[in-house]
Amino acid sequence: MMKRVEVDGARLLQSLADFAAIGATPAGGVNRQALSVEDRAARRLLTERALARGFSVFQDDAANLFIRREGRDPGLAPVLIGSHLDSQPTGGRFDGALGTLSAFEVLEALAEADAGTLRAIEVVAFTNEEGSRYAPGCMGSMDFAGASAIGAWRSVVAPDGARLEDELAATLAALPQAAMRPARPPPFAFVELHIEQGPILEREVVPIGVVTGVQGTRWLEVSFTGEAAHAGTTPREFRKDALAAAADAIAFLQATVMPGDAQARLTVGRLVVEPGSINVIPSHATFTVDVRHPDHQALAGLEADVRAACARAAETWGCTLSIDRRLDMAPGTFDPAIVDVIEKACRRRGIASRRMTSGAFHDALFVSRAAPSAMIFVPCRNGISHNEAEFVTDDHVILGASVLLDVVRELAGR
Ligand code: HGY
Ligand code: MN
Ligand code: MN
Ligand code: MN
Repeated sequence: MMKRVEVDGARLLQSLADFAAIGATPAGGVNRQALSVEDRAARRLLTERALARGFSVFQDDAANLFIRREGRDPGLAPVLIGSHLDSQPTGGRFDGALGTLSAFEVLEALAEADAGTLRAIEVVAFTNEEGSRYAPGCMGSMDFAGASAIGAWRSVVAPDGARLEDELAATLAALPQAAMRPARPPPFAFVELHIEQGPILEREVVPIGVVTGVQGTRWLEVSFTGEAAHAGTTPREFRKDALAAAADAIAFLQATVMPGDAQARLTVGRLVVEPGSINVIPSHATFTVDVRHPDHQALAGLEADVRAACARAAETWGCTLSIDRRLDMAPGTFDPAIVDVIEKACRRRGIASRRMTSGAFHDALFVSRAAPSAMIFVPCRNGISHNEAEFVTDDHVILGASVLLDVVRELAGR
């Protein structure tokens, strides 16, 4: 009779609390941005806990962190589980951490029950999933999946002035006890547990989302260049007002894109204006655009809409325009066989689940290019995420980790 293995809910909840304390913000969220001092502290804590358990710890040159528990047959490709530990500047305590720490709890539960698996299991914390400090997001999983080496972004500079190359080196150096990960064949499968970051599961009172795919995302950086001039002496026809151009473009896009297509998503998240003086006509206005759509053609259409609206606004305000595409993630679908394993695990536990696509991008989107992958979602309160108020009930945390454990044991072989 197979020994029943269960996650230790109290230990997992404590682990989430321990990591939420790293980069904790006064409003109850976390600021643990990619490759920061806080990110390094979280990686160190996870590494110490892994080594104390006798697991082996590796890093690759993108500073993706791997924790490995051997299986009976070392020649077989491992099952990979995990997510990310980096957060938004005003992020929540569950985005990324839930998947990474639940994956570690799966290893601890198996070790404690002395339950072996045929295949090794590796837990991964991918580098820079969020992309907020260093665009684009998913740098670690893109590197892992061979989509784009992290070196391509070595000279990107964060808003705080730190170069990616320097912060990456500091992060790698912060874990001397982690060996460099030897080159390995792709994993047998990858499963990522994550919060939904949207309202569907909570609204439908369904505890588990079985994620079948991820919509596409593009990030653009738009810069208008006009001419600084005196606020009091310059009539309209002489003005080259970069902020007025930006405002026109943003107002037009917000009034047309999402009202025109219920599946489209458009977000202007950051706007920087120079010189920023009350009585100087702005010479520069730079803003970010995040557009998303489940359909690849439609996503390209959204980018074209943004470019056309900005060109018109530049014309109206006599400004020059530059648009830089910072991220291009095509929509992706996950492996039906892995989706089935997740659904079966829910049924066996008598847990309701529903299939869905993800509005947020995830590391699994890139890993799915290298290995059969799928995701497990749990609800978050009011669908809120990328916000310090992000919240998941203890029951849903434990349920998500329990389903992950069952799925891993099924895939890794008992
Ligand atoms: O932006 C995203 O979709 C991810 O949550 N970083
Ligand atoms: Mn995430
Ligand atoms: Mn996120
Ligand atoms: Mn993710």
